[in-house]
This record gives sequence, C-alpha cells and structure tokens, in this order.
Amino acid sequence: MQGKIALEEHFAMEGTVHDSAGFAPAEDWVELKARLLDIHDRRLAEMDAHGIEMMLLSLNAPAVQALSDRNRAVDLSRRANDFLAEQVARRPDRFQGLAALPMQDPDAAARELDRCASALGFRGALVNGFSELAGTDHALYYDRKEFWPFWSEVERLGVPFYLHPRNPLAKDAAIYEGHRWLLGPTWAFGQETAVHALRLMGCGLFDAHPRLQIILGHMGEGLPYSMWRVDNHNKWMRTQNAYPARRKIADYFRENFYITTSGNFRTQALIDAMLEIGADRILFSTDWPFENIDHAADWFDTAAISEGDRLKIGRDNARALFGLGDASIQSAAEQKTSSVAMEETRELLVRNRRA
Ligand code: GRE
Ligand code: ZN
Repeated sequence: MQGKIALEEHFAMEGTVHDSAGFAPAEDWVELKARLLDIHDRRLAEMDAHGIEMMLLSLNAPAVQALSDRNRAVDLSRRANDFLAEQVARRPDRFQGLAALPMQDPDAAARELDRCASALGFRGALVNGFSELAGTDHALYYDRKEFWPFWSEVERLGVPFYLHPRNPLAKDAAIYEGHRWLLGPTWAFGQETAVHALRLMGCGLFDAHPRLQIILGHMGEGLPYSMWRVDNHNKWMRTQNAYPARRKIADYFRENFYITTSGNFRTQALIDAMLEIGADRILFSTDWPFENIDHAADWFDTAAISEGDRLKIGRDNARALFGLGDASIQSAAEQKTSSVAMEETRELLVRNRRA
C-alpha cells in the first residue's frame, strides 16, 4: 500500500541516544545508534521504498521520563521539541512531530504541549510511561489527581497522547529477577504500559474528560486480548470491579483509545484487535528504528484483511485523528514543489543576469 502514515517512529539526539544502548547487543548498537540519529537519509529512503508517505516522529525512550530533576526534564523536553521542529520544517510533507513532555511538572507539561501544538505545529504528544521525580520513591502514573489539570489541557487542545512503554523501576521489577530477557519489548514494556492504561480507564479520567484520546502501541499492549476478562471475571459474585470510573473498562477502551501495529506484525493479533476495538481505531506504525520498516510494511501490505480496512489502518484513520487531511499533506507537497519551482526561477534569473 502506498501513502501509509506511521506514528510510533523514534529519533534520538546526541544527549538521549544512550538511553537506548541497553536495548541492543553490543554488535548491533552501532547500527541502532546510527538509525536513531538519522532522519533525512536512510529513514526517508526506507519510507520511499516501503510506501510510507509520512512519519510522526518522537524522541527515544525513556529520555525525559527518567530525569528525576524537574528542571532538567523541562529543559530536555524543550530542546528535543525545538530540534524536532527544525527537522519537520525541512520536510513537512514527510515528517510531523509528537511532543516530548516533562510530566514531572504537570503545569510545565501542559504549557509545553500548548507551545508544541500551537507554535510548533506538532500533532500530539508521545510520553514514555511513568515519570521519575526526586523526593518520591515511586513511579508517577498519570491517573494521579495532580495530573488532571494537565489532562484537561490535552482535551482542550484536542491532540492525541501516545502512551509509550518503558521498563518498570528496579524496585517494581522483582518478578523479572533472574529473567532479564523478559524486560523491554519481550514482555515488561507491554505489562507496564497495559497496567498504566488500565489505571487511566479505571480512575474516572474519561468520565471527566470524554474527548481525551490515548494511543497505545504494539497492538494495544495485550489489552484487546484481555479486555473481556477485565470486565467479566467471576460474574456470579455480587460485587464486580470496584473503581471510581462510571462505565465498563471496555467502554473507555473503545471510545478513548487507539492502538497501533508498532512492533507487532501478526495478522492473528490484528484480527483480534479489529474484533475488539474496531478497524477505525487501529493505526499502522513500525517502531523504527527498533523494528525494521520492511518487516512492518511487507507484513501489513499483504495481511489478510479487506482493502477498505487496509486503507483505514494504513492511512485514513491517522489522517482523521491528527488532522492530516488530504489537503494538509498535499499542500505540504505542493509547497515543496512550489519552492523547487521558485528555486529554479531564481537560478534562471541569476543565469540571465550573468548572460
Ligand atoms: C521503543 O522505544 O520502541 C523500544 C525501545 C527499546 C527496545 C525496543 C523498542 O526503546 O521497541
Ligand atoms: Zn517505540
């Protein structure tokens, strides 16, 4: 399929790239590092070769979320977002931005999101799971009351929030002791992020802010497969799940969440997700540079789904969600063409003047 849009696609800066080093064996780190630091060369060539028209870019993980110093988190977010805005400005027809946010300071995070959405033209935010903060010995999950004013601002701005994985803190990772292979994308990322998402659903956040839209990667981090059981276990017992939210968990999942195909290129899992959340809430993504673009695209382009669903998942749902209408992609492409035309005109004028 041509014209795909992909939205869990990461880059790094020199100051953040080492956060990803632990996720590649030494012999693959050189490659992963080069992939993370590149935007306009190999990445664009891979996009061209595999029918990806547009990538929404985001900073690597955990980056900002792992800075326990509030001011450093604010500073890194701002620098990363400014850097990303410059990259997007070079190819707005192929790249758009998702903001990094200093959630350690919810007010500052709200202000930074406003700046990114309003002044930099970013399409939303991507946050790498819970945040660490000096003076607290626990992970800060965003269902906590101090984040509700932040969520109110996200809803007001009308931009999606991508909840991206990170590993649990060492003190919360006892279950992985002696089994470090389960950390990261193998299992811990999904478990960590799924529980965080369930906390958001159960806390009542979406009753207060029904227009919020959260995106989960990796085909929903296992949630589509488990959604029925979350709401329907031990049905004969007189008391069901006790949580502050008013509705069934699945209702929030279907109305306040989108999921992407990032790093989960499996038709069986996609079809389960289509049956649980619906093709209108699934978005193509690759998870470059941690996954290969060809692995994602070759699978997706031939997966046994209808062509109508392929178009929705591959492009149209993302266009609608992020306001990347035909018009905005086209006008960016036209801008490019017209700037090329202008450049040619300028060259002609210079040549004529010399002649
Ligand atoms: C990611 O951010 O998507 C990621 C990592 C590390 C390993 C795999 C992966 O940060 O997908
Ligand atoms: Zn990712």
